[in-house]
Amino acid sequence: MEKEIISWIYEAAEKIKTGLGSALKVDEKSDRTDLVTNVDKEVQNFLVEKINTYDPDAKILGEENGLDQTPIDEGRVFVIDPIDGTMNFVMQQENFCIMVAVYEDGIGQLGFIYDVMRDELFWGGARVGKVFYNRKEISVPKNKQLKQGLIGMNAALYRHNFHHAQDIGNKSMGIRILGCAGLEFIAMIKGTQIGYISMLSPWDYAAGKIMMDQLGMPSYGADQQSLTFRKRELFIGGTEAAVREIQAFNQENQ
Ligand code: 2AM
Ligand code: CA
Repeated sequence: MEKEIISWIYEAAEKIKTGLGSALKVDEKSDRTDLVTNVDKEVQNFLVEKINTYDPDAKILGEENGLDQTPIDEGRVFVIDPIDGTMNFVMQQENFCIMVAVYEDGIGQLGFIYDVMRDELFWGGARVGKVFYNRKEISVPKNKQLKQGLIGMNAALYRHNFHHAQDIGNKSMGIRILGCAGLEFIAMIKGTQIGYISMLSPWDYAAGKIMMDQLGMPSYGADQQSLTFRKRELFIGGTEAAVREIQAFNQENQ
């Protein structure tokens, strides 16, 4: 299965790069900063077609084209985000990812995050028992505390100190805002960031969570409960030590 998915992702990346070379059709969704392009939609349709041919019984949960309500826990579900970081795609022509995840009855099996312009694929999970950076196996990142590392955040959470995001950031070496959930997950998996706090939809965290699980890095949603895969929700994840500190801080300062 992983071989097929990797080949779809590389093919999708070629479509995205071709799309960058021609005029993008950019539309606003909920507001002027919530964008979708013709390439997001085309690449999602391409991935859907590949999945349907490979496994006609599988269900698909995806950001675009009305696939955003599929339950995670009924049989095999592919979770796809054709372009994660659409704003970066439009404004920077880099710093965006393709993300694919496979869940079976709600249990994460395989996650894939592809940084298209850097040609860096991070993938793995329970089905293969490992996480890879291209062909190289990744080792478990050091279990650093907040004060020992950089932490990724969503700008709105930080600005308003929601869920004590600013206070937590102040305990770290510094915050980073990358504008692409996939890149934040890559940074945690590589060990260059110790955590990530954001408001994410299921396709934003599905692939990254599977790889974090495999590396023993915890993640959870609102009220210190499991992520629901149903809506946009609080996401907190990182090294075991950093996540425990964040949980303790939030409990003490409710
Ligand atoms: P996207 O480009 O696929 O929408 C920072 O903006 C990160 O949050 C990106 O990964 C982006 O993914 C995601 N994001 C932005 N707006 C969002 C929204 N309204 N709901 C969920 N995720 C969002
Ligand atoms: Ca997207």
